[in-house]
Formats: sequence, structure tokens, C-alpha cells
Amino acid sequence: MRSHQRLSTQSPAKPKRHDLPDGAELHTGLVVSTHGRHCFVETPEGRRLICHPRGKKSEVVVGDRVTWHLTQEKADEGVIVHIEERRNLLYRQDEWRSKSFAANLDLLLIWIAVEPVFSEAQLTRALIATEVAGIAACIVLNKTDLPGTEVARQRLQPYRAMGYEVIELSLTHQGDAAKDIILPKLRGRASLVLGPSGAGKSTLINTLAPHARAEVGEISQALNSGKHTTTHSTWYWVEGETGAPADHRTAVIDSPGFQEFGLHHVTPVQLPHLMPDIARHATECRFSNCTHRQEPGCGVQAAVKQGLISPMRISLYTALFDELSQTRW
Ligand SMILES: Nc1nc2c(ncn2[C@@H]2O[C@H](COP(=O)(O)OP(=O)(O)OP(=O)(O)O)[C@@H](O)[C@H]2O)c(=O)[nH]1
Ligand SMILES: [Mg+2]
Ligand SMILES: [Zn+2]
Repeated sequence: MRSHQRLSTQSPAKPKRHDLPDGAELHTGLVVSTHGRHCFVETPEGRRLICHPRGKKSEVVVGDRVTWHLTQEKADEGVIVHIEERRNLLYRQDEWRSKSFAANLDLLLIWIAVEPVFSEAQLTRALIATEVAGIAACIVLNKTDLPGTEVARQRLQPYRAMGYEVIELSLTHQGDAAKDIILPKLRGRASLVLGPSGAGKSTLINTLAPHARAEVGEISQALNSGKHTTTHSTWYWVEGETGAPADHRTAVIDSPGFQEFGLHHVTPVQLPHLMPDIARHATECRFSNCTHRQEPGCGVQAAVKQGLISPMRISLYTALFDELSQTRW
């Protein structure tokens, strides 16, 4: 077994009454942002207040449903005493640490752009993490006003062919039309917007929740990268005409742009099942324990030769298989 901390959807047991300060009144709430040791919790009435987790290990993430009570010292801050069991949890697992993105999600919007040019390795890793977490994913290609659109579209063709929905839009050039494209996907769901820095995630938030005024940054052409403007994941309600939450059911979660995306929580044996184009042909292999690398009678390698699996995808599979095989299981 690996020695580092493993994340799970399990959460600590409910506090017993004698664990609570005298007279503490318990309330429920939703974690809407996290900032190191403290977080913000939204009450059912829509008020947001600073809360502190109790104990060292109770790590809350955006999307967690919690029980809390007011602190005795400060009347406007709370202590979280219980995290409800999570439906799902999206996280990455680097060699030594885990990084949770959010919990209790209905949809992952994998948000990439024509510029900065997206990395297929990152895209593939994000899709695998989503499959492991059992969350539906949709790929969005933003900035289709820019000249590299056709190249980006071609690079996404294998992902369409393997069954992922790919939506194209330009937030800054299509105005309300972009909103009309994306909003029907989001209604009634909690969606995490995940992608590299500079792709326009916070621009989406400001389109859907203009009062949020999420900070938007420039991108550096020289570095083909954004400037990591967003530093915390934050939950926003999609706004209706008046600026108030449209229905308290449609939410988008902004997140910091990612670079690394460790998948150390995935085993090499699991890997082919988490890549739909590989999985489709893995059933045709002669050996049931085929790793789809050099074995004779491999259905995956045959599909590569026939052009049914793209050269990029098989090379990403092979590299990931090797990387995950070095992890001690
Ligand atoms: N040309 C073009 N630029 C866009 C579009 N959408 C967003 N941008 C620009 O892209 C830049 C980065 O946008 P952000 O919304 O800050 O990107 P982000 O994904 O939130 O980046 P991080 O917070 O760093 O992860 C800004 O200058 C936006 O105005 C688009 O459709 N077309
Ligand atoms: Mg941002
Ligand atoms: Zn095989």
C-alpha cells in the first residue's frame, strides 16, 4: 500500500451531542469556497460566513454539505462539525499529495481553448479522473474566434469519435449566443469548470453570474499560458434576470487553471477501461490480461494499425501505463 493519504467520499462520523459546546445550535450549509484552513459556507438563506473545520484532518471541499455551529468567540464565524457523505469527489493524486477539486458534482466541463493551445495529455488525464470519479464530462472548446480553431477542432475529433460531447463557442465574440449554447447543459446541475489557465473559465462565470465579478486575466502568447489568475475554487449560482440565483439548483464552480494532473489513484489495470477508445477494442484481445503494448493478438494494437485509435491516444496510453506501473500498489 502507498503510505500517503488516500481520499475517499467517506466523511467523519456525526458529532455526538457531548462533543459540542453548551447550547450550540446546529445549522446546515454548503461549502462555496476554500482558503487553506478556513472556508466559506452558504446558509440555506443565502448568507455566506467564514467557517473553520474542527480538528486537523477534516478537509472540506467546495460542494460539501456540512453541519456547523457559531463559534463562541466570534459571533459571525462558524465551526464545521460534520461533512455529509459525498456523492462523488473529483481529485488529482500527485506522487506525494492529493488535491481535491470539488465534491457532489453533476457535470464536469473540461474547459479548453484554441489559445493557449491545449495539451492532449492534460485533457486525457482530466477525462480519466472524471471517469474514475463517475462524473459525466463534456468538453468545451472556447475562443473559436481565433485562427487556430480548425486545428483545435481536428485534434478533438478522436474525443468526439469516442463519445464525448464537444461544444464549440466564443465567449467574448458570441455574446448571448454563447450563453444560449452552454446554459441548457447546465440547468439543474452543479458543474465544475476545469481546465488550463487562460482558457476563459472565469469569463464563463462572469457570463452566467455577472454580479460575481470573477477576476479575469490575460494570457501570455510567449509562454502559451494564462497567468493563474484564479487561485481558489468557488461556487457560483447562475443568475436570473434580477441578478439573484435563477433557481438555486444551477451552479458553476470556477477553479484555478491546472498544469499537473497526477493520476496515482488509478491502477494500470484500470487504465484501459477509463479510456473509451482503448476500452472499445480491448474486448478483441487474445489474452484477457493483455496490457495492449506488445502482446500478440492485441485488438487495441490492431485498431491502431487500422487508424481506429489515434497515434496520440495510444502513445498517451502507453506513457500513462508505464507511469502508473512504477507506482507501488
Ligand atoms: N479571443 C478570445 N478571448 C477570450 C475568450 N474568452 C475569454 N477570453 C480571454 O482569455 C483571457 C483569460 O480568461 P480567464 O477567464 O481569466 O481565463 P481562466 O481560465 O479563468 O484562467 P485562470 O484563472 O488563470 O485559470 C482573458 O483575456 C479573456 O478575455 C474568447 O472567446 N475569445
Ligand atoms: Mg480564472
Ligand atoms: Zn490488447
